[in-house]
Amino acid sequence: MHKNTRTITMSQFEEEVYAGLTANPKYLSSKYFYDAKGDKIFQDIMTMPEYYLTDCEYNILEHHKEDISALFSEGSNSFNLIELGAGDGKKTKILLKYLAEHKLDFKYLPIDISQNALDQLEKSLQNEIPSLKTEPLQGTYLETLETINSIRDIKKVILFLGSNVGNLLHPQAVTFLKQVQASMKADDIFFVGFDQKKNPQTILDAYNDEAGITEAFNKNILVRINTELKGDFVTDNFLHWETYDPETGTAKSFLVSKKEQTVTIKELDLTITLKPWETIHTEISQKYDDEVVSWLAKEAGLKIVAQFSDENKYYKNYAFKK
Ligand code: AVJ
Repeated sequence: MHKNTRTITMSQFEEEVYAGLTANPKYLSSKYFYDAKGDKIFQDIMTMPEYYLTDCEYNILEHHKEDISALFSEGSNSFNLIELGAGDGKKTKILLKYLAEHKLDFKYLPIDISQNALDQLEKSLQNEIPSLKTEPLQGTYLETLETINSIRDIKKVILFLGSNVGNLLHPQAVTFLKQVQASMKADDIFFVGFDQKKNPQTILDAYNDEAGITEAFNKNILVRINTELKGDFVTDNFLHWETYDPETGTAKSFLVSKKEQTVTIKELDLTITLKPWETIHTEISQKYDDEVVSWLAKEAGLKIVAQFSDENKYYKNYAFKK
């Protein structure tokens, strides 16, 4: 409690780590996976054979880029292409190249929580698509909605790829979709990737790879607490554990304490004790089907105007209008 005497200087990261590690059950937010090291590990995840999501979406965009571009430029040849959670932009570049080659008049506004990811993206875009006009913005999705709201003059196409929406529980997803909806005008397009329900084993494998890359990604949040907040987590004392409920479509990641242990986080004036097999919940990766996406859209006041899928129906991109 004496923490409150220092609250004025607590960052959002500190606040959330403190709240999550003193809660029961314990949790940490997956949005904090993404520091420079986490970005690098996530890039490795995207190239793993088990992590089918990236390949599926890449193939969808490659295969349907003509139709997708036509959809984006429908009604008006000039627009702002805003990407929420742009990351390394590997998939988006397919569309960016196509749009640039076809001389469409657009500006690309990548938004990401990671300044490091944005810097790398900007550099690579300057090399690969020199004619592209780019304006990166650092922040969380919610923070940057303000910025999106201020772009009212010109048609907006908002990209939200990678099934990033899956990190949100349905009520949070509805809130988020509503906020984007509120920023849209009649012709604006919201283009979103939703990973689909499929064989539960395929999903478990994607989040629990043999090589332990996902484990390192999950544990990176502890490493980050150690370095940024002077913590003393011993990552070997935790198991990476993945569950998938095929009924709800929710995949969950946990860090499970292998034994009774005490962890001190100096910057938070905090010492916690974990019981043997106590959990820290770190991430959800929601899987969807058409019914759930239609329901989310309806709740948020959006309508589905197009959808694109890979041939296995592992993954879908939906285009929404308000
Ligand atoms: C970037 C949120 C879409 O949930 O699939 C990958 C992150 N976590 N492996 C996902 C992630 C573990 C990923 N998203």
